[in-house]
Amino acid sequence: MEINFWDKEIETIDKAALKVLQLKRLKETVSCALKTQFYKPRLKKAGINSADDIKHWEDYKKIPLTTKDDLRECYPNGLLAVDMKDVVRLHTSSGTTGTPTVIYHTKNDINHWAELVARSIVATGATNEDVFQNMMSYGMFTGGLGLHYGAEKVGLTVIPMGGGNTKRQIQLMKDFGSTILHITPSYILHIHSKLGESGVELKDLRLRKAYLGAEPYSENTRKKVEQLFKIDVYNSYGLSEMNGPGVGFECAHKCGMHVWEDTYLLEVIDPKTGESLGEDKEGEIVLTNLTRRATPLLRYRTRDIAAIHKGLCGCKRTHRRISRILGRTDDMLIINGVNVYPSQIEEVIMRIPQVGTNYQIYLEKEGTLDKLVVKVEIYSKMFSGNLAEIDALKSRIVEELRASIIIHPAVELHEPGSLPVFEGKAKRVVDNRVKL
Ligand code: DLL
Repeated sequence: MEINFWDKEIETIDKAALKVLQLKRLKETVSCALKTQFYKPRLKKAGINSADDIKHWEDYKKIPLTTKDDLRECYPNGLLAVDMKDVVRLHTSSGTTGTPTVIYHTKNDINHWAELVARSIVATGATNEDVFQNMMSYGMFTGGLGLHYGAEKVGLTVIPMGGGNTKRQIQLMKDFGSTILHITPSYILHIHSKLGESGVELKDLRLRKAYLGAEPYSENTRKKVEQLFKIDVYNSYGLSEMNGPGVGFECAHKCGMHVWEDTYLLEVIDPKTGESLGEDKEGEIVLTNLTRRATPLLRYRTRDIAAIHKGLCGCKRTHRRISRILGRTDDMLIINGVNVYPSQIEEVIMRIPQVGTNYQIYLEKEGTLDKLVVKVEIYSKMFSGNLAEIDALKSRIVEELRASIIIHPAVELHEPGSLPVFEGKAKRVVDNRVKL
C-alpha cells in the first residue's frame, strides 16, 4: 500500500518530540486563555496565574474541564482572546437546543485548520487528480467550509455543492467525474437509492472514495456503502468547538481515526468520575485545542464516547488513533432501565442484507413501560415475495436486536422511500415518551 504524507515530519514526529511540542503549545494556549473573561478567573482559582505555572505534565491536570454549558454561558464573547480586527471568521451553533455557542478564528487559525484537513485527505490517498464533491452544507455548519480549504490546498478540484438537491448532485457526479465525496452516512445511502431513477448507473461514475462523518454510524454501514458504490469509505470526526472536521481522520489503513496530536491534546475520561482512562478503554473524549488563538478551549468535554487504540498504525504516523464514535453521553437511551446507544441498533440492522438504506428508532410509552419500535426500509423486491419471507425477516431482525440490546423491540418493515430523508445530519431517534 502506498503511503502518502502532506507533512511527513510532523505526521511521523517521535513521541518524545511530540510531548515537548505539546507542552510548549499548551503553555501558549494557557497564556492566551488567561486573556479571556471566562478562563481568567477559572484558571487563577486553579492556581494558574500565568503560563509558567504549567511546568510539567502533572500541572495539566490542574486545568479544570470545560463543558458545552460553559461555552453557552460565554456567548457571545466570553471566550474571545484576540482583538476583533484579527478575527476573520466565526461559526455559531444553531442554538436549537439552547443558547448558541460561538467559535472565532484568526487567519492563522483558519490556515492551520486547512493544514490539518490537507494532512487528513492526503493520508487517504487524495491527490490533485481528484475531483472532490463536497456535499456537506456550507455556512455556519463547519462540514462544508471545513474540508473545502484543505482540499483546495492539496489541489483537488473542488465542487462546492453543499447539501441537498439530490438530482443535481448525481448529475454533477456524472458530468465532472467526481472521485471523492464528502457526505453524511445517511445522505450517501439516500443518494444510492436515487441513482436508478436519475438514469445514472455506477459505471457512469468515477467514484473512488467517500469521507463520511458528522453523525454516528456503524462499521456495518461503512461496509454497506463500500459494497453499494464499490469505493473506500473513510471515517472523519470533528466538532465545531474544535474547528470542525479534521480532528480525527482515517488513513488508507482504515483502522481508527488519527487525531492530530500536535494540535489536539487527547484524553479519554470516565464520564461519571472525570478520571482519565488508559488506552483501549471506552470513555468520553476530552480535547484541548493547542493552536487556535481566537478561541482557546482547554480540556473540553466532547460528550463523544470512544477509545484510544493501542499501538502504532501501519502507516507509521505517530499520532494516536481513536475508535469509531460509539455514541454520546447524551444520546444514550434508557429503555425500561436498560442503556442502549442508537449505534448498537444500527450495527445490527445494517448487517442484514435485505435491509435497505434508511431506518428510524421510535420510543413510546405503553402504560408504564417503554416501547421500542424500529422502523426499517427493506428492498422493494421483498414485497413482491411471499408473506412468509417477510415474516421471517421481521423475526430475524427482532431476534438479532434482542440478542444485542437485551430489549425486545417491535419491528416495522417499510417500502423504500417511505421514511423521512435527511440531507444533513439525520434524526434517527424520535422519543415520544416524555410529553411536557
Ligand atoms: O459535525 C463537524 C464535522 C463535519 C465532522 C463533517 C465530520 C464531518 P458539529 O455539528 O459541531 O460538527 O457536530 C459534532 O457530531 O461531537 C459527534 O457527536 C458527531 N460526529 C462528528 N463526526 C462524527 C463521526 C461536525 N465520524 C458532533 N462519527 C460530534 C460519529 C460524529 N459522530
